[in-house]
Amino acid sequence: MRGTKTLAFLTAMVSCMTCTAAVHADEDDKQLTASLGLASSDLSVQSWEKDIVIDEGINSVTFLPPDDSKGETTVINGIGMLVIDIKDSYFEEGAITIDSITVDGKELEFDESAMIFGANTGADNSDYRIELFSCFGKTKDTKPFDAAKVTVNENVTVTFTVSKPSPDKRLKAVTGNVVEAVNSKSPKPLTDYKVEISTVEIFDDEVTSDEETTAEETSTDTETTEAETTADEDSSAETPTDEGSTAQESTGDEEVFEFGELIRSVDAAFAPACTVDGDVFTAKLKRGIYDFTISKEGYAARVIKGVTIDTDLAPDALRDIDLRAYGDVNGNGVRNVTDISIVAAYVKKVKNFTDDYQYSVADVTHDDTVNVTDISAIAGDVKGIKEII
Ligand SMILES: [Ca+2]
Ligand SMILES: [Ca+2]
Repeated sequence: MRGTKTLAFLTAMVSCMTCTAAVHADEDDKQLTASLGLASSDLSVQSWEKDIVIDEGINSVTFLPPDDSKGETTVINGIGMLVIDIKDSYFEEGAITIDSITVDGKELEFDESAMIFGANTGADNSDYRIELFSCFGKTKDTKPFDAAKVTVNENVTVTFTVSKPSPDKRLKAVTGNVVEAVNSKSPKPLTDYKVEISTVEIFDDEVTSDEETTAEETSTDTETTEAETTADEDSSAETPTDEGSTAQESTGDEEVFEFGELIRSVDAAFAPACTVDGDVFTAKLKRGIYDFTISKEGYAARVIKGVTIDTDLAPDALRDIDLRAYGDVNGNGVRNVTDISIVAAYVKKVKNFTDDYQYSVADVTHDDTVNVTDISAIAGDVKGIKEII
């Protein structure tokens, strides 16, 4: 039994070391490769090409529609997808620029700012997607070009410039934005707010420092077993009481050496940095799960829990975050009788709030309860007697 465990441990050790070495070589001398995806609007015609080598500097890649049964190129009437997925990479914002797109040799006009750099590929990988257009992605709404009207007879060539990938590809620049009066005819961007980010979990796919942890655990275990000599490993093998602790160590080892799978942990020392520019905030985050708290004086703070940060660098959960001034319970940008009646209905137990956030907005006296005092405070503000602070 013990022999089997030791062998398993050693095998794991060896494979781990091999993998670690491979990772380092990969990072030092990384060759970038990409997949190219082109599909028609109705997705009936698709071509996916893999392992296209990408270099730093200017690249030109050609998307070819597939041949039909007669060996002729299939005509694409309207583009549904045009994407470049750079394998296992991460680039800072602005590190990739699209220089030109030509369709059958003719230049296509496009709005680069409407393209999505670092889009969600829909797969659990570390690929970096340049979404020139995707009917499944955000470009469906932002429209970098009128994709439905593009006909491809021969090919699409995209020329783009690549700067070096970010050295710490695990730290990603994630963006979000805040709005107010979402339930009015004209929602408006909200500025001068604060963002606090707390870490729930970090996804780590590297095995660095884990060996050290194992060593620490081992020494702690041997100390607690109070073995007589420093040659603890051999003596523990012979002592029946120590078998238990050995088994525990093995379990620990198995967890540690699951290379290639995501290791979920909490990195208490990691303090995410966040900057606010106008209505947009940008946070530097590792892959993981985070809670975001958005606050502004006079507004009820909103907590967005459990946002997964992975391949999508502008997750939907952080888009158009709706912040409401205290008392504006229905979020239309004004405090009026409608807000009073919503709060009154809640206090009279006639109708519940739609969500927890409405409760926070209704608690204008900030005492963690919503009652008649809040109703009269909102009424006082609406009547112009006393403004809510
Ligand atoms: Ca209102
Ligand atoms: Ca209250």
